[in-house]
Amino acid sequence: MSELKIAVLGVGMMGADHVARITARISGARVVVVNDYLTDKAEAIAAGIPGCRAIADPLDAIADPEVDAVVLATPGPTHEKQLLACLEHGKPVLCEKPLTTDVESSLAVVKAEAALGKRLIQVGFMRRFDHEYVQLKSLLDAGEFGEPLVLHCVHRNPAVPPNFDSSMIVRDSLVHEVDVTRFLFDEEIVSVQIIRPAANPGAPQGLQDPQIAVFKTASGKHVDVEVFVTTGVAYEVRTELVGEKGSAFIGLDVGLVRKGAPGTWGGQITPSFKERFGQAYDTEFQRWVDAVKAGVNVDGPSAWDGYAAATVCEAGVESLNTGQPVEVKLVDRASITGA
Ligand code: ISE
Repeated sequence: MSELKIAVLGVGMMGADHVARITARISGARVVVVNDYLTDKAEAIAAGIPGCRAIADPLDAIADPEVDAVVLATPGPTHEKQLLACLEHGKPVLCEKPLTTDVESSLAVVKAEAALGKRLIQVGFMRRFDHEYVQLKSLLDAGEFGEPLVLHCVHRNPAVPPNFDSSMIVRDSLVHEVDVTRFLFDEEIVSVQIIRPAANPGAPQGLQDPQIAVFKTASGKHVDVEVFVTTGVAYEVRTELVGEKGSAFIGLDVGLVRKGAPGTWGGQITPSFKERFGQAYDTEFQRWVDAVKAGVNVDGPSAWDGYAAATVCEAGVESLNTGQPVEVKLVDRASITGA
């Protein structure tokens, strides 16, 4: 295969960014089909890319014979149907999180893929490809910190869209720390509690922001996360790992530090996740394209990772309402995937 021919479904903020990424920065792949429920938007994007067509129906886009692989950046509620169509057509798919929006449909997708006996789904938990997270993970795996004990995380957004409600802070934002915890510690989260501090007076009426999440992992490790999505400042994601033999910090935004106007010094913080995790998205896509072209199993986050994250988030939303720790109940993995 000379070039992987990709259909990108959903060309909102993230999908459009992925189209630009594949077109300008990813080698060995090009976008041949775009789809969006806003057909004008899809057509405008297709018109700017040589050899690219807009297809109005997402399932037709997946089935199109020219399409080798699919990127899903469509709204979460549409994912189950689209993922099942990708499996049916045997097409590798890189699916932006969430895998699906509820536990039952996520599990159905995991089972459908397992029945094929072949990995076709990768979930877009991009932080696993960020240089700093990768470095932290390799130090951890090399035993540099001894036994890891605690993870402190901060996840701040300057603002969120008007439709963002308190449960989306769990499902859409905190979900990244759910995946980071499972990635770094290689174990499942067994309970989650969401604490509701006094809400930001500047947040939209009724939005519980910030939230403090506490996870407990299977071996008893502690993780706490401050998620605060209406800071009005910039995009900040920090993680501190504390272990038996020391600790490490990532996400300090230490780029260029400038000394300027009388008595001041400082740098810049990225405005959003597109810039903060730009390198991670690029690496994620290049690795996925290379694996699909080589016909080897993709090694990024799997459908199981998507299902596990959905299950933790469901427990998180329950805890958001009750304030109590909620147990996370995963099905037995070996019974489905043989893993
Ligand atoms: C958004 O959907 C993301 O995935 C970002 O990474 C996250 O920081 C943000 O809070 C979400 O809304």
